Amino acid sequence: MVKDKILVIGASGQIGVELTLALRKIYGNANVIASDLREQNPLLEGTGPYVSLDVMNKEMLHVQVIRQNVTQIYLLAAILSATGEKNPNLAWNLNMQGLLNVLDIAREEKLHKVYWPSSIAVFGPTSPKINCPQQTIIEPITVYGISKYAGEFWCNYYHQRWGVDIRSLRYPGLISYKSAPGGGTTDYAIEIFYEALENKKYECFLKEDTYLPMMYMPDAIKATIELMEAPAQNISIHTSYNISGMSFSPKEIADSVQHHIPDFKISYKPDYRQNIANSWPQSIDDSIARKDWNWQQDYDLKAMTADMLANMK
Ligand code: NAD
Ligand code: AKB
Repeated sequence: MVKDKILVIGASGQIGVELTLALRKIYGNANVIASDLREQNPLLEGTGPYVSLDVMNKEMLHVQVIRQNVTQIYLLAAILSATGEKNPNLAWNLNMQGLLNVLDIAREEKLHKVYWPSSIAVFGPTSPKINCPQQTIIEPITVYGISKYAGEFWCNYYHQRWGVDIRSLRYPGLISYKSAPGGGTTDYAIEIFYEALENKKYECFLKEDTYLPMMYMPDAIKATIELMEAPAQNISIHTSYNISGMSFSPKEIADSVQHHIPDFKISYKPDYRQNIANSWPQSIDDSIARKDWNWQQDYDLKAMTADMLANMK
């Protein structure tokens, strides 16, 4: 069996740090190369190789892939929903060109597998709000959502036309404490923990009854690895799989935090991100992921809150 050598692009980000560490446990530290535009995250230091790399520089990326004998790429570099609305051109360029660079190299170098995440942001105001299905009306209103939806079809195209084994999940908002989030609409569900512990109060940028699909990072890492390890014949979705963990509103997560920190107070001051959140579904139907590769989450709101606070303290 050929030993896999993995390149993680965007390894210093919110998902990248935890995914790199998890992959290093499975494949061995030396076989998982972390890369990013930024300095490597302190949590990665001393755990394995790191290269400074810009995914927009296709030539340098190609050289790294050949030089390091890379067989799998996890592409995590992107601009998320809230930051994307501030600079739509930059978001479109990075989110699309970065993906196309990786897909081309994967085709040319016959990489074994590629992982690229999509998002619930592909859905728009005309998609069903409750238990939003895999296939439905999809009319995203953010540049981030448009780039993710286009990206899904590029993945499908490279699979159909050139047989590239590229796998993808439509992550919900991800909640974690190890590495800071990178500018999303769901980031309030992380900020609330920091503010509750430090100041016992939090001003939320979404309204109290804004329900959104969310997931705790350990579940996201588990889902990613399970999807990548599933036999190719089990994979029926070559765009991106719906995947679900939990759904809650700012009021519900505040109640959950108050259970541990009784004098915590939340107030609400919605900003431009409310419009983005309003356009997304409140919950997701992920029955195809459950059927194809036995997806099952471990954390609900109560378990996630307890684990976040225990670790952050
Ligand atoms: P992040 O912003 O925390 O991390 C992205 C990383 O990419 C950063 O470390 C950044 O320095 C790096 N990067 C940016 N431009 C680069 C470039 N040109 N070359 C190399 N690296 C570059 O993002 P994240 O939250 O870890 O998200 C990772 C992926 O998961 C993205 O595709 C995102 O759309 C997707 N996703 C995230 C969430 C979430 O809640 N975090 C939800 C859905 C989908
Ligand atoms: C964001 O809010 O932009 C991300 C996402 C759901 O893709 N967390």
